[in-house]
Amino acid sequence: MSDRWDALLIDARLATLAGDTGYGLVETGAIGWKDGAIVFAGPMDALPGTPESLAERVESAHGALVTPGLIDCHTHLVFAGDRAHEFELRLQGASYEEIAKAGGGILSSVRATRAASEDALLAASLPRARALLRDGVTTMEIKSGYGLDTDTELKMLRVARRIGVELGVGVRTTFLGAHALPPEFAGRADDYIDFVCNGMLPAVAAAGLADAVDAFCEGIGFTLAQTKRVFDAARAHGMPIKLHAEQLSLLGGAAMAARCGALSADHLEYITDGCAQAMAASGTVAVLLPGAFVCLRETRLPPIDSLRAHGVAIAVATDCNPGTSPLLSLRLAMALACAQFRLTPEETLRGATVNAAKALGLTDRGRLAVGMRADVVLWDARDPAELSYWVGGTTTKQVFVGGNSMR
Ligand code: DI6
Ligand code: FE
Repeated sequence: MSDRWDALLIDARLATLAGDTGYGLVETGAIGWKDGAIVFAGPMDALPGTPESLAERVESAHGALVTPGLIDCHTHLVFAGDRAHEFELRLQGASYEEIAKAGGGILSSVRATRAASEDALLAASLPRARALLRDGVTTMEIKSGYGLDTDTELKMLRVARRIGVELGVGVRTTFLGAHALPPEFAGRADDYIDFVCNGMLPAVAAAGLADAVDAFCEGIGFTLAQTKRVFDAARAHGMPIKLHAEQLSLLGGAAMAARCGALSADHLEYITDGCAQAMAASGTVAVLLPGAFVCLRETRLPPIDSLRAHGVAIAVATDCNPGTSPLLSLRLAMALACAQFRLTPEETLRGATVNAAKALGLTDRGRLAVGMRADVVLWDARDPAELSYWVGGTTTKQVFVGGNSMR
């Protein structure tokens, strides 16, 4: 067995994201890995030998940009069917809330997802995961929440895990039982929350199928008190929590999530300065979802200046879902975050790497540094700002996950 590195990429323009600010740019850099982990990331002239003496495989990036693999920290990409018809209805003037109240919305995806076999659900979902991967995503979070019964929630979570195995990408699963009220509990939201906490959550925890627990705290979702019960149950099982909060109204979800030590609070269009302060105090990441903002034609912007002023870590994700954000590119989410929310390209790249890792409770990825997983993307670009600048198109040249090339 050779003790040489498995691979070494030279003449690369590294955006390491290694420090607390800036891209952590290394001009004329090199990055090497062995057994799936980064063993060198720095200037070429600091390499401890000639490239050929150091690694089994040496490739030149010819001056192109190399970044950590992107991390999509909020998706609902496992579902059956689609909601293109509702999209047309919304364009004719129906609101998302009206469609939801009429039994469409999330519940129409629930019907299709319950009816699909596990293999059919996998086949429907894999192309969406592949689209993310093609555009540089090496770790994706996937939520349940279109089952709302034990069997279908477990089926969704198994499918999410199978996607990770099938594609060789990182997948983190989140149990979102408290996503919507299923028809069999109509008018009995508190009973459903009992079932989430005492029926489904213990089954999900026992099966070891979820890495975190989320809820939809909203006028058309669950109340603050119901959300708190889900959090208490999650914490009793030792599971980290996240929250859909303040997308359409101010209920106090983000601040409550922060007080409960949540990894992230997501959406946040309606949070106040006090909420941002609470999130800063607890290290809760603000996950911004410009896809949903654009597709719902929202006008109220999340308070970016307040998040910045309090030093809240900001992440950006696709929210890939069949209703409010049928978005299949994290880079497009980054471009939208700049165009709509006025984030800087540096903030969006941090938001899709280090801060996204933080939103998932992951410390082994999101930066190019020794000891990190060798999740590495070689781009058809030179300037890191290009990742948020080009709108659409696929600009990856090579994607490595745990050191393995995805082509
Ligand atoms: N995430 C969600 O869970 C809901 N909105 C969002 O941003 C709705 C998902 C759906 O309509 O299917
Ligand atoms: Fe969502």
